[in-house]
Amino acid sequence: MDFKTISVIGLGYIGLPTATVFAARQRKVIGVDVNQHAVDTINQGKIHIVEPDLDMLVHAAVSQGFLRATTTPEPADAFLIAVPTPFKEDKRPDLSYIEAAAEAVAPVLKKGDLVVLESTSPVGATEQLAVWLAAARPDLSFPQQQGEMSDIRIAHCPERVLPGHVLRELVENDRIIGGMTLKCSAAAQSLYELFVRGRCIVTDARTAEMCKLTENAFRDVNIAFANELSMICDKVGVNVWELISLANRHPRVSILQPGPGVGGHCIAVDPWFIVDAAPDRARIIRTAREVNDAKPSFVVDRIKQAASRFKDPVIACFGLAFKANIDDLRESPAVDIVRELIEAEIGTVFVVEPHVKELPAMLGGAELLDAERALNRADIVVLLVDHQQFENIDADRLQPRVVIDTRGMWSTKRKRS
Ligand code: SAJ
Repeated sequence: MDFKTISVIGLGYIGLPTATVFAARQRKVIGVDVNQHAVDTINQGKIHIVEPDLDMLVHAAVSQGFLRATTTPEPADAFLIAVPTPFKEDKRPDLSYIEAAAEAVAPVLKKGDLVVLESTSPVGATEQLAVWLAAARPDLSFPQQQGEMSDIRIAHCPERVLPGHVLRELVENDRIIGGMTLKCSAAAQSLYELFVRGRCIVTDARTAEMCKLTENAFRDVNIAFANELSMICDKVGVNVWELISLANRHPRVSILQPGPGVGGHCIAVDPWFIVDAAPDRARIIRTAREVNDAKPSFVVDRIKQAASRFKDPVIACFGLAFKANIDDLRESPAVDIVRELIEAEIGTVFVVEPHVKELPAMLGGAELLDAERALNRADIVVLLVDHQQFENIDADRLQPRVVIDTRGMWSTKRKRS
């Protein structure tokens, strides 16, 4: 299949890099987003998110005329939907962004078009997308109606890139392609082969959906194991970082690292889609979520214990992002911990976060300081994120203070994996 024009719906952390790599292959790309600010920024050749090297690529794609952004979908040969799939209050998947994308795209669909769902989705979401599209376009046929003969081809191809390494992983990682029919899969495969150097492996849509959820649930369970170990080690007086590095010397053991909790908008969310689909059966997956979600409170308790030794404790929290070397504060356990400390009113709270210029409004009770000034004034230093900038802080500067290192960065015995 020849894809002359490709449209990407949702220009966030996944959609914008994906649109850009297609544009770099000299395809005409129409990016669509409901956020006017994002659209304007991109059309000026700039970016509204932080991802290494993306600014250069977007600038080149826009100035060479291969990438353009708009708020209203236009006709194209392929549509990639990369919108958020959060969960609702009760942790059930919220497909409203996919539904809105289907409604927006349906009017411009034509016979022969391919629609790919990239958003991480519960099992059955691709079929649901097809139902929404078919309801909006009774004049066209869809795979659930006409099988291989359908006018429109529909597939799921979940994104798998790691924030901070998106451009490399987009190209290098294997892709799982789950078409609603074999023709759907073949069309999606030829689309992704335009830029993917890894393998594009074909399966059905439900398996592709479950595969993505499984990848993130696997990581969540492994991190929960590490977090549980860290709490056990705290009780029995063992350095968990040394313990894990020693255990990992076994050829078939590979434990991830404990931390202050699991953040971000993927690993802390996606396993709930599996739990929702089979609540009685997904016991380990649910427990892992609960263990990881409970870790911030454990850290807060440790800080409160330390603070009780001071009259007017000054607490310096290093890091706010949901993980190292990024600026993304979404679902960050560090933010939860700082907020709980402020609410508990146990002392003065300073935050050191080199990746932000100001604190989010909800952390109004804390003050953003540079590392030097925070260290000068702190009684208790809490490492919440292992940003590179914190690695070389002099042990002598930490020495007289109470140090709570949730990432093991300053723990001399930690061996980085
Ligand atoms: N974390 C730990 N210990 C570890 C590893 C991570 O506490 O050993 C924490 C991080 O600090 C962070 C959270 O887990 O708070 C998630 O970080 P991450 O680096 O594990 O993952 P994400 O959310 O940035 O990206 C994940 C990736 N999934 C997998 O590695 C299986 C990525 O490939 C996916 O594309 C992405 O989710 C997604 O969009 O689904």
